[in-house]
Amino acid sequence: MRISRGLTTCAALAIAATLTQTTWAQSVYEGFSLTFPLYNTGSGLSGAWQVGGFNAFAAGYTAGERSLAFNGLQTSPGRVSAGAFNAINGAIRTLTTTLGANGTTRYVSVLLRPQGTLNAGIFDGFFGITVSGSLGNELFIGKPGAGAEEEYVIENRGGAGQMPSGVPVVVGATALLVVKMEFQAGNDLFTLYTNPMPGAPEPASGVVKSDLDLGTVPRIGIYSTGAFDVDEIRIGATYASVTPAAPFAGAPGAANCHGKSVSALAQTYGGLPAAASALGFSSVGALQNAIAAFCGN
Ligand SMILES: [Ca+2]
Ligand SMILES: [Ca+2]
Repeated sequence: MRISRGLTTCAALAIAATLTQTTWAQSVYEGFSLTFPLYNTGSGLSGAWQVGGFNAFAAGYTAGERSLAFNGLQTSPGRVSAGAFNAINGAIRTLTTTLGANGTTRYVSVLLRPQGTLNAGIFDGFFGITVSGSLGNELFIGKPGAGAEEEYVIENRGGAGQMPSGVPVVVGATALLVVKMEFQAGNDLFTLYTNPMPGAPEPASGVVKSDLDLGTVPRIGIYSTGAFDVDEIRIGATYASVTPAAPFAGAPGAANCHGKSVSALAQTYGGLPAAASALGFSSVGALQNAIAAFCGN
């Protein structure tokens, strides 16, 4: 199925929505549960996804049933997929609450999974998400179309001011990208953390970009020419709110926590290897480590 242009009901919703600047902790979540045909899933978002983005006149995105997964990140079913395109594709979504007030900090996180052939598609097959500001400026988070084009980066949409992560883009491997956005008068401060562990504290350092002023931020976008999947977009006031680990079945601290968690996973997924795969762990051992960290014993 495709994200289509200009659904009348959604246009009405967008007009009805009142966008106000508030200081309460914003929470945006889009896990892409399938709700054909409106695409108005998630929370903290207004209206539906629709075609849009700089020089993007198509949104050839399809919905998939299985969620992307990354090291036990909390997820919900569904994802969005794209092939390699010969023109820029994009979809945009309005935030219920505009971001960007000076002195505020917000975090955004997203899962990306490269597909097909890396760099295939016009402009070397870029893909990612955009955070769109009121000054005509946008932050791009993802795999770029130039420069360090086989690493995850943050950059101005279009490629200026690129800050590479040093983390390679690997076809078939899901990546978790988290960006701290510190909004201030003039240029804002963006810090990229690549593949942090869900549920863990904020890393001590990341890749910093400080040459972009978004102004206020009324919307986000999906933006691509390369083949990929995108899922689990979150925006929140704290790092923890955008990197939640899904809880296991056991009670943390209880003597039977580990055993209870393991048996529940085995039952749900038909064995621990299948559970590790479904939850996005690289191995059963990595899953066992996460259970141990959760249980605390
Ligand atoms: Ca999902
Ligand atoms: Ca600013």
